[in-house]
Amino acid sequence: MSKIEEVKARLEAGKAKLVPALVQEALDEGSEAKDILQAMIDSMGVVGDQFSKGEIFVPEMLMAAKAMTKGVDVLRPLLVGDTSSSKGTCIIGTVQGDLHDIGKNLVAMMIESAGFDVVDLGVDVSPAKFIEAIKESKNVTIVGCSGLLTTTMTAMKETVQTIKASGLTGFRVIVGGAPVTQEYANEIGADGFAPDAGSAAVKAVELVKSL
Ligand code: B1M
Repeated sequence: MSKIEEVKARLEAGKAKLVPALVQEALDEGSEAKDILQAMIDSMGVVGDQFSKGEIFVPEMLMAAKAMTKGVDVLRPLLVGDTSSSKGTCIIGTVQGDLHDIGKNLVAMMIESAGFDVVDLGVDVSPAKFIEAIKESKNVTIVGCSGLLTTTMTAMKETVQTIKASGLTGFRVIVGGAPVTQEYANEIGADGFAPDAGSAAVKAVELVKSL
């Protein structure tokens, strides 16, 4: 079994204490950080499928999530580049009612590495909390809303519409997350959509140019 395959197997088994060392070993053997990250993202898909089939339950999903977070911590310095030139502040959070944060954290990391200062509001973020953060932060140019549940897509809609109706200006709003599509982003009035963390950073840079 290759080191990356070992990372995947241990992540899927929720071995949070073993995954960081295996990620480091994979790097030491010459694997690219982006390939290890993609392997871990694929593993979370496997975990999701096992959950859908009733083969595992919420505690196992949570352990896998912890293992992924620990693994990403090892990769973080390699994935985040030079962050010295600021393109403004990005406020990001997972919308109200939703506790999924791995994808949001990856998006935050890639947006930071694209040159933004990031204010991460965490998970279960109400529309009011987004507004408060936009008002309190300096030079906000991007607001990012993440959502993983079909049941919280309405919260995403409410968040975007509350931000748009607030009269606050000078920034663009990006949405994303597994159930979100470009069509949905258009429907709820978001300025941009991105399917993954890398393209979220590209989209953020593109949208800031249009300000
Ligand atoms: Co949950 N969960 N979960 N879960 N969970 C999913 C999302 C699910 C698809 C699993 C399944 O049934 N197959 C399903 C949702 C079904 C649906 O609504 N369509 C589900 C469910 C049902 C639930 C609960 C309701 C289960 C229950 O309690 N019965 C519950 C809800 C809790 C809540 O939020 N209120 C729940 C709980 C949890 C845990 C807490 C145990 C844990 C999350 C821990 C954590 O995040 N810290 C968890 C996990 C781990 C998952 C799966 C297995 C993995 C999610 C993940 O991290 N993926 C997930 C199955 C799956 O995704 N296949 C599942 C890896 C991550 C890198 O991808 O988050 O998609 P993702 O992010 C991507 C893109 O989406 C995009 O870029 C990221 C990187 O490329 N992206 C953006 C994300 N945000 C973006 C923002 C952007 C742009 C792009 O711009 C701002």
